[in-house]
Order: sequence, then structure tokens, then C-alpha cells
Amino acid sequence: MLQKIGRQFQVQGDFVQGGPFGSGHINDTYLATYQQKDTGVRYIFQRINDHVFKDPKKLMENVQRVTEHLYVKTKGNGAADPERSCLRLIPAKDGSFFNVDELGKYWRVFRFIEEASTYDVVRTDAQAFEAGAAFARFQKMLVDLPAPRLHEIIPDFHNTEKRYRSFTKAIDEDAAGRVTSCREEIAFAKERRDMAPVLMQLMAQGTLPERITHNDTKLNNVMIDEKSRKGICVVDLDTVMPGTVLNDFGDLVRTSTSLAAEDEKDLEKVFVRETIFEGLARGYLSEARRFLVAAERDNLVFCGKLITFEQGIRFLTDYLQKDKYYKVKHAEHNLDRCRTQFKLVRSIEEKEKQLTRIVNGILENV
Ligand code: GN1
Ligand code: MG
Repeated sequence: MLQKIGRQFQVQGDFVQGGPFGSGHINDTYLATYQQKDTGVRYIFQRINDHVFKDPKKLMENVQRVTEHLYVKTKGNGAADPERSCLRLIPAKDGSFFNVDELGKYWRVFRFIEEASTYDVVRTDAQAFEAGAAFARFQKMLVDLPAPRLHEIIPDFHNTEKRYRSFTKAIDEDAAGRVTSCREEIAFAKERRDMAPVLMQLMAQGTLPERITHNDTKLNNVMIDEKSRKGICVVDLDTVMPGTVLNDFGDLVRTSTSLAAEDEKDLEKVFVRETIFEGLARGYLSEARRFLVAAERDNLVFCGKLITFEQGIRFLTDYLQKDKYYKVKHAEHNLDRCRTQFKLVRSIEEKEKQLTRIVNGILENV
């Protein structure tokens, strides 16, 4: 299959091997090796999930514009190795940046970034710093992306209020008969209902500016160079679109500060580590401090809580709807994921004062 897809792209050399790669929940990702003279060159092949991404062509238009802008800019900034500092799409033989297979599925190919790794769980404060800094640089570099506005690939993606409404609808419908098995989680979410519209309201008032944001800033979406340990390249650009930077920082808090897997069953392991949070905030603010406005600076702790809450209700909604959206490995997988999110929300609530002090301390000094 990969070999056949590869023939549609401007991939050089002979196919050697290929197989599934990474831990994404949405697209199907593969790594393929091609022999070019005496070296093996690796590529990422991805089949886009068109249940989630309804308009893959527009998605690819966004990805192409963003990667090109980042590449030209990185090169202009004199980066030592621009090819490793941003994703590069390999064009198809017809000159476009995707190929549609006989089942109507969209494929794309990226050059694989060698000697860099991604992590599902943070190991050190320094890694958290690098992830924060890499995403802030990414936001900063896209500030001057020329018009037109990027397509809103999934409308209302981080509209927590709408997510909350879909959640209550899923409870009412109870399509899978699972409501009774998650009463506690449902109650937890309902108690925190008021938090859902807060950032949307600030955006509607114009207090919180719209910027180009990544919207899926999971820790494992930044590649860390194996030698220098620097965050070199941000990946998974499908949801890059207009939004608030707070969703990006919030998702970093969600995915890096707890040191437990997203589907960890032992909830004792799930809580915010202040030192990791501090590393993350330091890294992020080292690059973003200059362009953030007050409403952004003031909500850096809140957005961590909000995005974690949002992700919890997204997993719970999918559980209630019998796992239509996320890939799952067993029937309770989405419920397990929801539980880690809600446990983390509780931990952020408990430590909100300390975390706010940390952010304010950094802001005074950068
Ligand atoms: C999905 O598949 P992946 O890892 O790129 C999801 C994110 C969620 C994440 C939860 C398009 O991301 O929004 O935060 O799972 N992407 C989409 O792990 O829904
Ligand atoms: Mg993604």
C-alpha cells in the first residue's frame, strides 16, 4: 500500500520498508524508508481522517501555506538547518501536495526529521521549557502570514461552550446506554459548567485577540533534537487556524504537567508538578512575553484548567456516543482518558494560587 502511494509523490529512490508510526488518535501515520544511492531516506506518509476533517483539500491548503511561510522565514533568519526546523511537504507528481487514492482517501508525505524525538510524557523541566518555547516561536512566526485568513478547518474546535452543549446532548440521547456507568464524571462536569464560555466571551468582546494558533499543542507534537535537546520543530499542523493562544498554552499544560499518560488508570499519578509547569511557562514566555496582551497573560493558569476540562468532556462525549471520534483500544478507553483529565482539572484547581504566583514571578522578570 505505502509503496503504491509513494509512487504518486516525488519521492526518490527504492522503497525498502514501511509501517505504522506515532501515537495520534485521528489520522493514520506511517514511516517509510527509501534507498537513495547508499543512504536510507525516511518519509512520513499520512492518510487524513475525513470523518474528522471534512474538507481535506482546504486542510492541505492551510498546511501548505503555513509550512512554506515557516520555511522561508526560518531560512531568512539564518537557521543552521531550516529543513529540520519545520515540516516540509513532498509534492505529488502532479504538482499538488496530496494524492487521492482509489477509495477517495487523501494522502500526504512529509520529509522525516531525523535525530529528533517526540515524547508522550515529559521527563524534565528542561523538556517542558523547550516545548513551551517551540510553540511560542511557532505562534510568533505566523504573526505575519500574508492574507487571506486561514480556513477554519474544524469550526468551533475550541468553543468549550459548544463542546459542553454536545456533551449534554449526548447524555440526553444516551446512544450507547453508558450514562449509568459515568454518573460521577457527568456530575463533575456539570459542577464546572460555568467555566465553559469564559474565553469565548473574552474573544467576542475583543479583549482576547484572534491569532494564528496550532490548536493541538500536545507535548508529542514538538520534536526535540536528540543532541542539543532543543525543541526544533512543531508538527501535526492540521488544526492550525485562527484562535486564541490560550488554547495552545492550555493544551501544553494539559499534556505536559502531569507526567502520566493520557489514559493512565492509576489516578494517583495524575497531578500538576509545579516545577514542570514553571519550566513550561518560562519557555513559553521567553518567546511570547513581548506579543501577549494583558488578557492573555492573565489567563495562563485558567486556560490550562479550561482546556483540560474541555478535553475531559470531549472524551466523555465520545464515550457516551460509543467512540465515534477517537481511536480506542477497549470499551472504557475514552472513559479512562476522561478520568485523567478531570483528575488534572481538580489538581489545577487545588494549586491555582501557587501556579498563578509562578506565572506572575516569571512575568516580572522576563
Ligand atoms: C486528537 O490525534 P491527535 O493526537 O493529533 C485531537 C486533539 C485532542 C487529542 C487528545 C483533530 O489529537 O484535539 O486534544 O486527540 N485532534 C482532533 O489526545 O480532534
Ligand atoms: Mg492532531
